[in-house]
Amino acid sequence: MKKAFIFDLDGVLCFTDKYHFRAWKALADRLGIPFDENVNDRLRGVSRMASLEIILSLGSASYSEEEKAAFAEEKNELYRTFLKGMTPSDITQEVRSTLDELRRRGYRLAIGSSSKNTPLILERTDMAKYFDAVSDGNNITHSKPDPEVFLKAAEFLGLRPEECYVVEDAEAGIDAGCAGGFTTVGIGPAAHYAKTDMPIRTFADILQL
Ligand code: B16
Ligand code: MG
Repeated sequence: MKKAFIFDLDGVLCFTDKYHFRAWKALADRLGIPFDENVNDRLRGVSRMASLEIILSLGSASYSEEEKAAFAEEKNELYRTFLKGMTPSDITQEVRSTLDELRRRGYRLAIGSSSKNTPLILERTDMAKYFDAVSDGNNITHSKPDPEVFLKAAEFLGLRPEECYVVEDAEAGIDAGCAGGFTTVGIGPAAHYAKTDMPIRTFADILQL
């Protein structure tokens, strides 16, 4: 019997991938590195520094650790200016009513996101009120596909992984959920991934699990 849902943020509850794309593209253009939507798709659920390494691997130059840290900071500053323009209307009514209904049914809800910007996104979209616990890029040392972010979320809830669903859009996130012993629910690209336990088509399908 499941007691909780742990939700990935970007690609599940909200869609900030367009902002990641614009911010990474600005950096890639400046460095003369080719960057398009296909590369952006490879960055889903992947940490900021791992994303930067993927992008730099498409160019020919090599950079020092200090330069890489400065590039990541440059991208993040631009990304955060986009996030500051988010409002509660960036969260669909379907997501809000589904979260309300899960709470009404007595489930505990948590966030399990790789993003260090999770607090800003939750604040701008007025979503913090739905969640009993938040595990994000600020409290982990290993990013997805490592299960740490979800194991921490379960720990914050005081539950075992077998008692929690993990809802994800990225293959790296499904791998993380499987590695941690969670039952995985896949939406978007993850709905077509072989390792996903329960594919769903639309967010409200969670209510039929
Ligand atoms: P930040 P999620 C992930 O969020 C994004 O999918 C991924 O594209 C991003 O690189 C990562 O967060 C880190 O984000 O730079 O804000 O710390 O899907 O795990 O909610
Ligand atoms: Mg995601």
